[in-house]
Amino acid sequence: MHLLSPKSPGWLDWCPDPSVPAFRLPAGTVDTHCHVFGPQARFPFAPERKYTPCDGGKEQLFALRDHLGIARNVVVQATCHGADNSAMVDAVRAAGDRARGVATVRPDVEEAELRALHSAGVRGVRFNFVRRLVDTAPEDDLRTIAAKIAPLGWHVVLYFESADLPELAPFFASLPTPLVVDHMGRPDVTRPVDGPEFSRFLRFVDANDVWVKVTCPERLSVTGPAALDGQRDAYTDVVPFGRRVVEEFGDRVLWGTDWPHPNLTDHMPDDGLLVDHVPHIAPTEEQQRLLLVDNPMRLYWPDEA
Ligand code: 0GY
Repeated sequence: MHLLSPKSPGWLDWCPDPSVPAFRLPAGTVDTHCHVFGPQARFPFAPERKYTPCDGGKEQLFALRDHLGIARNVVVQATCHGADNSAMVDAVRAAGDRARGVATVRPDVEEAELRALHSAGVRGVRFNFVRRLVDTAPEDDLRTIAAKIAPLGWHVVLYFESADLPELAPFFASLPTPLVVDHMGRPDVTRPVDGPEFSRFLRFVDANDVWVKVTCPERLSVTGPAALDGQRDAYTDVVPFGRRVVEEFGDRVLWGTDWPHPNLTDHMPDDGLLVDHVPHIAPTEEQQRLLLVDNPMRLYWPDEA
């Protein structure tokens, strides 16, 4: 574990020695949520960004992939790079067929640019509604983008706070593409898993055939990385939420590391421990195969699925 004081200069340094997970990821596992940051000297951060991370480039990402036994990555454009997708595209291209990308684009994006992104491996765009990260684009702009990407067979990745779901849900439901939600819609895990908030999220997922990333226990947890005590079952308060989603929507759940873990100020997660979270939320081999291999392959590499 790497405990860092909030906002200390190294708070986003790549963890140099993630532990070896006790859980062995199945062959073909896809990390569907990770980012690259820079390196800044080659890929400057966007002027409109709301945070400035340290570099977290593709070489580090690929090293982590290999260390954890991950086969493929989906690199999601991070807000600190705005709509300049070059660092993400560079990483996806460098990985060959072992990576796909999710981009951020503006409503005036040209069809030729979308086609170029597609041939680089991009298969979706991200719409971000988290106010500490972005000034969210107007709905009309997002509708324009969705209409432009739909013919490519892409999906929209949605990042929002759970409190905002009631207001946003009708807009989400009206989008013409498949939908993927980040981090289980960011539930407040101090509330009951059977309570009205999470039930509302589950109903939204059910009604709209949404794909759900059961990611970021380290971001959602209040109890935190208890593995400091030598255990490997950290972030236990998030387990009931992940497990519920896996049980109800086993063929539409996705997993990922969220490396390099932007904006975590209380601790830098041990990615080995995040792998060990998987069997707690997906206890059976079949659930694990769907979550880690079959589902992401169907969404991102349908020709091989
Ligand atoms: C995440 C979470 C965060 C940041 C970003 O694009 C981003 O900057 O996604 C966050 O701060 O919650 O999914 O990586």
